[in-house]
Amino acid sequence: MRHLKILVIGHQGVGKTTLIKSVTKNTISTDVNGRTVCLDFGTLEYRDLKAHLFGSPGMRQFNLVRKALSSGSDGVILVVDSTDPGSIREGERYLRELFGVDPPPLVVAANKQDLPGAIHPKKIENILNVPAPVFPTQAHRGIGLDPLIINFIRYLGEIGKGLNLPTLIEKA
Ligand SMILES: Nc1nc2c(ncn2[C@@H]2O[C@H](COP(=O)(O)OP(=O)(O)O)[C@@H](O)[C@H]2O)c(=O)[nH]1
Ligand SMILES: [Mg+2]
Repeated sequence: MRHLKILVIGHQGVGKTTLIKSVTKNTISTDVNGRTVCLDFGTLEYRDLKAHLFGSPGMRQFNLVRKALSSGSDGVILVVDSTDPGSIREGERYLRELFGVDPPPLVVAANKQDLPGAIHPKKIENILNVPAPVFPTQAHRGIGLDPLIINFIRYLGEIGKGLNLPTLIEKA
């Protein structure tokens, strides 16, 4: 069994806890009044790979908790609220703060695609200053999560021979 550490980051309220609860069966969350104060944690297995998902708190005051959780990440899932351009900017800010100019492999969940006014994933891809495949998701319904997480695990585990990150989305 090979182990992967995947960090889930994003501004508060974008759907990180919901996403992790949806894709793992053994989630532990430390939510108080609907806000994650320390972390979400859950694992999922795919073939010989075990992905450990670490969800970080979204509020600014927890920047040291985020930093602590980020160490040794094999990959990062950035979750954004597709109706809120501010959450895209904040997400990128966290990414820069945590990893500087050399982030681990990154995929983006363009969440809340069910809501009116949701920005199209392709447009979010263009807005972002870092190259990353953007997957449309509706975390509260579990929609779009499997293609994102399974393809990312495959990529990080180098199972999908010849897979590269920008083409993940076409394979999904
Ligand atoms: N409409 C909609 N609501 C969502 C979606 N994903 C999560 N939510 C809701 O958004 C709120 C915040 O989600 P949460 O997972 O706690 O966000 P976090 O702060 O990033 O962990 C909750 O009420 C969720 O039910 C989605 O895709 N669409
Ligand atoms: Mg949370």
